Amino acid sequence: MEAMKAKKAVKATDCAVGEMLEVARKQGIETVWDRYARQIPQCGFGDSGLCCRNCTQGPCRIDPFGDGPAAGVCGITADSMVARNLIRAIAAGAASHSGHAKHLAHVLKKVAAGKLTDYSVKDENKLRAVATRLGIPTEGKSVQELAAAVASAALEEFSEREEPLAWAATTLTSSQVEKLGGLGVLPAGIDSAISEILQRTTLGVDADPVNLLLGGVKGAVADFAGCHLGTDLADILFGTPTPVFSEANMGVLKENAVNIALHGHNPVVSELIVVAARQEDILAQAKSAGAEGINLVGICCTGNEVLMRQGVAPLTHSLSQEMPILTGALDAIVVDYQCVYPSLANIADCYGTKLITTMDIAKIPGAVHMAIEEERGLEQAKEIIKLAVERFKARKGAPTCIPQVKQKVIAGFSTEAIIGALSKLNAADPLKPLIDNIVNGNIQGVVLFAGCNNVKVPQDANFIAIVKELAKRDVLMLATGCGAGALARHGLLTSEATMEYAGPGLKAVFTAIGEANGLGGPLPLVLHVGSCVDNSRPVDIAVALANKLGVDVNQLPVAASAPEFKAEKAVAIGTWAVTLGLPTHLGLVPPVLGSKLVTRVLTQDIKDITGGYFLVETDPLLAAEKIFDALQERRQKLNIGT
Ligand code: MSK
Repeated sequence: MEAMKAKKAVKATDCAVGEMLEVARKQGIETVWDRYARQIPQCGFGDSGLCCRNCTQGPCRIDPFGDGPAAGVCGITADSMVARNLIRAIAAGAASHSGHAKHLAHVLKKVAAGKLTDYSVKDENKLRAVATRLGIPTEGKSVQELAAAVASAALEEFSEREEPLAWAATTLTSSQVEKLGGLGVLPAGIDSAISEILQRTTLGVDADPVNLLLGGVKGAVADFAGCHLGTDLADILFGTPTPVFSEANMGVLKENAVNIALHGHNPVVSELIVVAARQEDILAQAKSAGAEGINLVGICCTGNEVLMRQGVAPLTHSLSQEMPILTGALDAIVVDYQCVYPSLANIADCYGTKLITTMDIAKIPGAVHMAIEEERGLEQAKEIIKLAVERFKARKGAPTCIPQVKQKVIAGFSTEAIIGALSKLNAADPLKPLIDNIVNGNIQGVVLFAGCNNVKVPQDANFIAIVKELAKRDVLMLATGCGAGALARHGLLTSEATMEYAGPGLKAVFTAIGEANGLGGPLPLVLHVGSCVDNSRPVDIAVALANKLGVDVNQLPVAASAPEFKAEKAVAIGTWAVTLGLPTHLGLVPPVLGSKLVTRVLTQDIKDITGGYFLVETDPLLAAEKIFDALQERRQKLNIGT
């Protein structure tokens, strides 16, 4: 009990966040943790999935203990209510990821038509590889022609096609595609799968909980396709990431520079701000204002995108996004969409930081809104930087309070970069060294860390504890999103962390790869593979491994973990991870306990269908144990040693 109380008292394990919380306390600034405290106790019906607001006869609540109502006004049961609520979250997550991808597809289409001067195809090889995978003939085709064909194939994914989604059918193993088709969960369109969930969860449509969950699986497959599309198109437009060195945490702010944070998810705006910030005329403006330069930094997944491709330092992530404003040194926060707290506006107002929204679907009262038109994107990026320079002028000479906390980071491990690194050990067969080391036990398995920070968990604590525990046990780890950010801010994306925490097998393998690639040390303890949509990258590797070994993904010693998830997008990702056959750990209890049936399907029954399942464990050390056991179970079934 004492340990539990102590755990509850800790808000964040990141000492930079701790310093800023003290500033917030002294200055009376309300933060996400204060607002959470005011919500306690939170609604138990909502927490267990037993609250329905899908029609105006409600809100209806079902008593999970059997002492009150056993059904909603329309007669909906607890099982169906929980299932409906869950799959609506999947639909929302899929809409977010795929909306991001659709935006990129429109940009690529305009690039192909020669309508944009500020964007271009940066990675022709990726464009040709994606076209080939989609079955688009590439021979003799110009970049413009191929870009047009890929953009049009991408946009076709959103409505209802004659055939299953190309970004699922061409990226998964043939047996996965067959299985999903057999279950009737291979969608014909991303938007149609999302709208189908909305339809079937309205009053009086689907009342069968298992059927509803299958609808959710279909939505999750649509989400996977949307994520993969987002990754492919971002690589084509902005370049496929390669390993890059940077730094992370609030110590990257510079008192005498114009500090601009890039926040949200989509690199469409932030990439142009990077271009603008490096141009002589803009640098001259900053210098004439008395600044030593322009310092771009990242928050959340836009931060991950510009870290991976441009080396922009990640400042902080998700839960602690309000904190950097309290340093007094942040001149502007430029946001696109998703995971941006509306509370930023009030805090930015207190400190004079410019909060600039750039998307018409994502405005925040109190922010400066500058809707970005790609046709004049660079010009607008420069206008945004000018606003930040003005704010710098106003604060110049005023005291700042920048925590002197930062860590080295190695990021940029796209699928292509990982295969490239392995090819230095075996050019003819790059997957062989990985397979050999999994078989000989140097690597016990592979775990992908994804998802957010959640105010209900001391920030980063679960990520750190699980990673350190699995590292000791020779598990190869990858990370995306705010999870990757958590590990970056704690120094776990470094060669030094490998030397300190990796078990002997993992250390030997990472040292050999690091040396062969001239990294100056082993690979970092955890490989940063990108933003939320980039969870598709590890699937590509798993699919390639499965195809090479002639097994399916659900037989590989591969698992996923979202130890501090919060967003609906994470629910969608977790569901497709299970659908694609991965044991998937959740570090918080999802709102499904109101239905024994739904809970059982998600944690047990689905294993017989897809091979994947949810593993819920809130204690990080026990979670590490259970994830490791799941890897061992698969090793034993494949008859490889431990
Ligand atoms: S930003 S979805 S809080 S990972 Fe991708 Fe972080 Fe989760 Fe947003």
